[in-house]
Amino acid sequence: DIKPQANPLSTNPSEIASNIKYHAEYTPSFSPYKFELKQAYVATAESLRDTLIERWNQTYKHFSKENAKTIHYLSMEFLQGRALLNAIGNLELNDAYSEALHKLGYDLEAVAEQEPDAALGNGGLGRLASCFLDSLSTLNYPAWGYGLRYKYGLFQQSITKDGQKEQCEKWLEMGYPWEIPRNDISYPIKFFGQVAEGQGGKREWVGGENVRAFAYDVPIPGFRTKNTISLRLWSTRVAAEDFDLAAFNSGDYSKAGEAHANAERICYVLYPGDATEEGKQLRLKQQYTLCSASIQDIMARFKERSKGALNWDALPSKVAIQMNDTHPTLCVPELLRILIDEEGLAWDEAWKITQATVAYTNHTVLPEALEKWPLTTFQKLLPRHVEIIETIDEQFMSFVAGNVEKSELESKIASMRILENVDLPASIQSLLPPKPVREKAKKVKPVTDAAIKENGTKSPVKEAAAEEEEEEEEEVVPPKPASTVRMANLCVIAGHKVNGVAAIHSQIVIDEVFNDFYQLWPEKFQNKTNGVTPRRWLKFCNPELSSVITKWLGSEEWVLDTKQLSGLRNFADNKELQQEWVNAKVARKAKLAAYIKSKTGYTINPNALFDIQVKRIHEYKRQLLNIMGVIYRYKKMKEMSEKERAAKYVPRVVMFGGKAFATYWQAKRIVKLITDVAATVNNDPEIGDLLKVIMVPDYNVSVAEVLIPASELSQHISTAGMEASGTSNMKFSMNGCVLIGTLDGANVEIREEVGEDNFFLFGAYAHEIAGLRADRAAGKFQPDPRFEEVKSFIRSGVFGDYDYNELLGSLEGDSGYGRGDYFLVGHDFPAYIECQDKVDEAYRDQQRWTRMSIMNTAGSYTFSSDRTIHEYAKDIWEITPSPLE
Ligand code: 26R
Repeated sequence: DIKPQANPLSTNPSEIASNIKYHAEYTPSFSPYKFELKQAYVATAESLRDTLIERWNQTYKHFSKENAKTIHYLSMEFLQGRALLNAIGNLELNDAYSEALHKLGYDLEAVAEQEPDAALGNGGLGRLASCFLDSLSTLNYPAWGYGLRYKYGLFQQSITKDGQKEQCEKWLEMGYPWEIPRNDISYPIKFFGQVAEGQGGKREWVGGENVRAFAYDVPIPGFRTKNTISLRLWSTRVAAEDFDLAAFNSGDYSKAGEAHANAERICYVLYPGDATEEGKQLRLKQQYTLCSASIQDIMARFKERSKGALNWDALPSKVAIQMNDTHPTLCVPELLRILIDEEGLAWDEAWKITQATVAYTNHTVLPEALEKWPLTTFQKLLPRHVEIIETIDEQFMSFVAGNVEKSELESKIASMRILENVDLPASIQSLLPPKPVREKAKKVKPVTDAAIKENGTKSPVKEAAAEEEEEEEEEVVPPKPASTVRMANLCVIAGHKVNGVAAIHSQIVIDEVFNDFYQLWPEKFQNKTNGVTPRRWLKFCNPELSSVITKWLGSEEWVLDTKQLSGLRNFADNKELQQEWVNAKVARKAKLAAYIKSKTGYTINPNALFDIQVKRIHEYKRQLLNIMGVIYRYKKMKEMSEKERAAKYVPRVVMFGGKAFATYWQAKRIVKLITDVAATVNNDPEIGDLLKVIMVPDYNVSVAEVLIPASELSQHISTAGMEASGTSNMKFSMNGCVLIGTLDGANVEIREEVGEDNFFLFGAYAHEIAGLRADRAAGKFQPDPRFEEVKSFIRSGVFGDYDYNELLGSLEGDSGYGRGDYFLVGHDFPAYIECQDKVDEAYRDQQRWTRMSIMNTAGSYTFSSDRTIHEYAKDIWEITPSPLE
């Protein structure tokens, strides 16, 4: 008997209920005789969208009027997760919506669970981008997010007895009520073709394949503000005028459909396989689509706001562009191309504007993740951009020539120039020392790991010398390595700022990854330690703990000013707070236990220590170290009497979550090992509740929201120096979870804030890693017998008959599979299991543990993305808040 009636901006429960009904009837996307949970979700989302659209319009009208400098955050990934409770929470309409849905016979939480995650990302970098949007909106900064609208996003993971299985993600299948299609906003995107010389030497990019990128806006509400910004996602298709009607009418449907298939493929999936030439081309097309559409959009807005007094020199005073890793690097040559070829600017002016506008964030030091594209692929797909990159490259090299010692010039150029394995242009060649000297230098074979391996005990230096003599007679010309475009080098050269994402990482960027660049431009390099939004990651996902915090701090101000969380330190020993703190944790643990039961069938003891490691499965993140520690624990338990077992170990549930890239075989073997160990341990009656192992399927943002609040111990155990920052470590700490970890990424800063006594530290330090690997290669490593014991135990077949040789072989220096234990699992193993014993000891003393937990939340105050965003705004973007009203 609730009447459907449009009440777009109401905050009154009855009117909200009417508005939800109105959407169910008059903006339906399902049959009229159904109003079940799914439909209730869509109608509820639509009713909230009304409010968001109103705020969105006001916000951008306001920004436009103020003509304030705006940040444009370009990212190939956004991991938004669910939007419903986030929007309701940000608008502070929780009670109103609960009541409204109750009137309609529904429960808000159950309705919210109908929403699929917007999984347009794969890990930390994507989730960081989403936290940044939340903070930008909340802090009233003028901002846009720009990304791609992947039809299938990241795959869905299921866990079977064979390990991970991938299925297609179908987040768009029911329609996505949060997006607003902007059918009037689209831009042409060109691929292939040729560059022709036009009038007055003008370069013209002609021919090729044309698609259009259409805009879809997702509103991003801020907390306790009317400001609502937009995440603009591009989707590609062929405009109707380009449909090949003639081919279609003559029955050649595949020819008529080809252009469509080509265009739509671009936005099918995130990170399509790039092993083939087609795959590489598709990835580059995706990156160019994001960059070209976004740059055209940004420039159109700038023009519009210039109101007839167009002055491109003013662009950097109105526009900041942040490149989230190297994936959006193409916005550099694209901005230059449009400024020069279409707007008629001279090179120097266009270059100055571009440099002052763009900045680059580095998110990884893994060499295999530093993007390089074959020059041939690039040349085919983006011929005009290659010309532009060649010019940047040449100008950069002449800059280097003026700024380094002549003797170093060749090596500095080789390490820093954008193009790799490409002959030097004559202008640069002429600056190098005379030829014969260089020819000789070239022939000394570099002493690589491979060379050492091939040559066995022989001296590689002598070998190289011997070969050189031979060469003198035979004149063997080695095959030329492929020419590539090094995207990170282009980013560092073109960006006015370069930042890492945690203090230790930014130092590694300066000292190692980009050290030559740092010597040229020390002032470019900065640190911006990551952060996470305290709204989604504490207030909304952990209402129980949030109430306790608010009660003890005397207000809810901490949600916008997390510094206040540090005030909890004053009460860390207070018995009353401790009791309330434990109650909040217990409530979340019960929810997680129910979730695990429903997803895996396993029953877990809610009084056990909940120990969690969730992140992408990667060798450097060392899930293998974790599961080998579990195996050691299990084996020792089996060797003990029941009494001994109970005296030494506290009951523990070890949970894993995370996806392995579909073709990363070693990572998939780790998942398989975890599921095998789980099947054995969890069904061992002798062990019972003392140890359980759970692989939580399909880890994503909304699964994280269930896991993190219930966590007591979480693992951040990467090989030191390899995890740029980590962000889940911040979320766990914020939720009163104690961390076990190495001195890596943001762990370093977290430990400083929460205190050494409240962090379980183990393992080699970053500065020791290179030496340890060298020792290892030189055969100087003595494995701990306990580590050997675990490997033999796995090989003995206790966990099934799967052949683990390839996985375990990676830990060896010499087997056929050996990578010499590159990630130093063997080296850190003894320290790790000893540290885990200390965890058991600490957990036994529940009062001590609760204190540690409180100290973690208190010490997490600095890891809010609000703090991070304020730093970017001040030190890189030079933007200021512009609130509505
Ligand atoms: C294109 C391909 C090679 C590729 C490489 C790497 C695609 C995506 C990535 C993801 C990387 C860049 C990533 O997610 N890095 C993570 O960024 C987080 C946010 O800064 C860090 O916290 C985390 O340590 C880092 O691994």
